[in-house]
Amino acid sequence: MIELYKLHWSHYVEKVRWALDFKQLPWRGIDIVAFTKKEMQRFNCTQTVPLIHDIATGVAISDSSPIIRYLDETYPEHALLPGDPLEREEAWQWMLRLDSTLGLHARRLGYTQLIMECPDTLSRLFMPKVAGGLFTRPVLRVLAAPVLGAMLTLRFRFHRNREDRVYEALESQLVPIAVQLERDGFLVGARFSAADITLASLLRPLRIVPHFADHPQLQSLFAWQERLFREHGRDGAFLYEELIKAQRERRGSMRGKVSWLRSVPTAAMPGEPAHLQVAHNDIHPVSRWTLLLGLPAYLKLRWFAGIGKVRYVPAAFHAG
Ligand SMILES: N[C@@H](CCC(=O)N[C@@H](CS)C(=O)NCC(=O)O)C(=O)O
Repeated sequence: MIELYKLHWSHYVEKVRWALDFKQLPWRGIDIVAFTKKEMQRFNCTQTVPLIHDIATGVAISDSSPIIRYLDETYPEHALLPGDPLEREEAWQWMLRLDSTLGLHARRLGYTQLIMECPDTLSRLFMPKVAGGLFTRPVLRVLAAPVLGAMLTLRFRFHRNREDRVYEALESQLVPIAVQLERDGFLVGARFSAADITLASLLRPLRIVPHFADHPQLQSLFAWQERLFREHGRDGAFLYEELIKAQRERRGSMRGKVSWLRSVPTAAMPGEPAHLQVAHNDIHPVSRWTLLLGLPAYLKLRWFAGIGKVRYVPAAFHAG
């Protein structure tokens, strides 16, 4: 039995959940409290989720790609990494690169979208059980939103999305990937691998970001993802996807026009690192005092992010 410490909506967690299911390993999920993570403090490894504890071997390990490599090496049946050494290294590099770029950028833009459109979703994600679910009630979840939103904004730097050119970096990364998948069907070689699980899972938050979900050059990529979700029995929509969709249907609009991208052609982005040993992360410490700075950043993001309203039209991949 494998214990999976998780935040159920995390795209890195979904990547590992998918790998466990694919390998048909027995596992049980343990939801952690994101603010304290006390459930996993007893393990001597980096305190991020996903984290697995393999009861059979006693091994505890965090970081989604090393977790998948551990699972494949310990339980070789239903392999997720290619057997050929060159393809194996290629898949491994894809995984580390996507963890360090797409995963981080998609997280920033997914939360940004929730803050702009339905910030009271945050307490339903982060505090479903705190004080018996008190903060998920209608008035309190509106009051909790700025506090959670300010904390997340500083922790993941949503207020710097524009300066850090997050939209541009993602666009220049994803368009060639979409072309490659149209041609080859898989990221590495001629069969499904952990690299495909990584891409399809880490792409998930972008399904609520209209700039990407409606991007003409990315439709084949989301169709590819949707097809994999269906073939592998993954959840069609996470809670935050359902909540933002309901809100958009009620309002008839969504925040979809990234004003600064309108007329300026996307300049070449700096090249990606050639060879990675480990995945990079971008979690920044937040104290009670920096929270005070987070509130103006949150309010600016919520109301003046430079991302205008457009009419709501469901993304095409939902129909396929
Ligand atoms: N590179 C890591 C990234 C994991 C990560 O950043 N997880 C986030 C949740 S999406 C986390 O643990 N956040 C805890 C925190 O912010 O304290 C992986 O692939 O597992």
